[in-house]
Amino acid sequence: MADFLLLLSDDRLNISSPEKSVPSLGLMYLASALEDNGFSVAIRDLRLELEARDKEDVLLELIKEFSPKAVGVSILTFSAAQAYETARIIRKHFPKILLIAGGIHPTFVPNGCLGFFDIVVRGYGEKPIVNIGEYLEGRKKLGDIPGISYNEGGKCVHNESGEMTPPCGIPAWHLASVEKYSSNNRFAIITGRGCPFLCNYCTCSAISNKRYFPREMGSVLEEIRLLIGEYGAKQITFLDDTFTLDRKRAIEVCRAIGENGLHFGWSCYCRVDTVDAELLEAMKNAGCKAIHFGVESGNRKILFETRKGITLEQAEAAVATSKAAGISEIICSFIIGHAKDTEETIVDTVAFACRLKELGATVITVSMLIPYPGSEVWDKRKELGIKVHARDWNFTHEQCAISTKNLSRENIEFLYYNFVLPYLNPKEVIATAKHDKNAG
Ligand code: B12
Ligand code: SF4
Repeated sequence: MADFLLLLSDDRLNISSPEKSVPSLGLMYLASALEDNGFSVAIRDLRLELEARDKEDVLLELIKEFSPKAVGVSILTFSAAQAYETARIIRKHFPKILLIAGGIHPTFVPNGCLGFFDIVVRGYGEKPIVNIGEYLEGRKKLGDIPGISYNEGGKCVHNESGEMTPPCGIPAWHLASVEKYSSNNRFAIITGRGCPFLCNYCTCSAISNKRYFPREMGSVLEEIRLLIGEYGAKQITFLDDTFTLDRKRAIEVCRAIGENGLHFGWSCYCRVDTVDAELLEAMKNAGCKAIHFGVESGNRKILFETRKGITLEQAEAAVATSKAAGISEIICSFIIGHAKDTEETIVDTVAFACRLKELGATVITVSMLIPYPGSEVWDKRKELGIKVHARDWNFTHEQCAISTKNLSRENIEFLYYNFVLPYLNPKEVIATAKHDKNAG
């Protein structure tokens, strides 16, 4: 039995397959808040549960096992169509169960989700989910819960946004079925949530309302100790949007790892304008093995248009300095299909990626732009001349979902598969081809 069953949605190709992935920190944080307030919770990752099994059978079994009062589903844009299907199946068999949607997609597409769910939680969910538990016990009214949207009399009601500050506690790792993922020995942790930047393709700052919330150092260290001691973690990804956003704090984290004798390899995401030789050396000494930089375009004008606020020179310096510091994996990511990209600017991107490889980048990743709800390119898509072709969010990152003023959908996809990937990453082309075949 559980008051709440929290599900991580499956997606069309299960591209976030568990062997490459980690348990959902979002759901573990929600579970921790619920448990602290006396509610019982179970977490299931539908990507794991559905492997070669009928979705309806799996959902019926889960509901029978836990008899939850409420089912919450965590949804990204890529998994929205599958999450709607989950809600439809549960509703058909168990109309009395309260269906709750949360995560990045529902936050920015609440009305769409309310076609399938009773309640949408917008933004960080720890406080609203506890309030929803109180509502289920008759202690609270939906109208009094900040940060939610819900159906009432055939209309979508959007309550005011709630206080955004996330709690500082430790996510409920004991509910995550860690053993199911542990073959890859990969764990993830957040030392600070949110991002104040305004990159036009990204939704991270929109969900945190452009704020950054560092976690207490003691809590970060306690979680690392738990992951190493209890689960044998050898590799941890710091999922902070920009680990090095606050330089002083990043150095403190590195120092604390060393002083507390915590031995593990870790990776993190950084902006190229937030690293320098001293910081990178501290990171390397504390066990940093891999660093991801978003570079986004190799063309100055296009890079400027993304509002990322970085320069090509900063990208070169960040890669060269990371190499000099001895970081073993330096991953640089780019996007093609920006609103003003042309064939020529995409050639610039490929040429610049090659330059970064010469300077020490070990992996280059390139994706085709997707205007995610909550991002500026989504809000301003008409003004920017971007057309979104995918319907009902039923698409994968392997297909181009847009056309721009300069490039058709076919153009972008052709350039991606026949020029960009073969030039930069031949292995990835082979992997993608295999994936397509498997998907039938
Ligand atoms: C870890 C991560 C992953 C992991 C796991 C994702 C997961 N589902 O947990 C992996 C590696 C699998 C992954 C894959 C992808 N990811 Co990713 N990922 C992240 C990352 C870096 C951190 C997520 C996280 O743990 N956040 C911290 C937790 C605490 O926050 P949270 O998950 O949002 O949860 C809170 C609230 O949203 C809410 N909430 C969440 N779920 C629910 C459910 C309920 C019921 C309720 C009430 C509340 C609630 O409450 C939580 C606690 O406050 C984010 C960036 C970010 N800042 O969020 C990108 C991000 C989520 N990913 C993104 C993308 C694009 C992808 C990929 C498409 C990349 C790719 N090209 O393959 C795939 C698609 C995966 C899929 N199935 O859809 C985008 C999503 C945009 C969108 N609108 O969907 C993000 C936002 C990055 C970005 N630049 O914009 N990703
Ligand atoms: S791309 Fe990085 S720096 Fe830009 S808004 Fe997103 S998380 Fe912040």
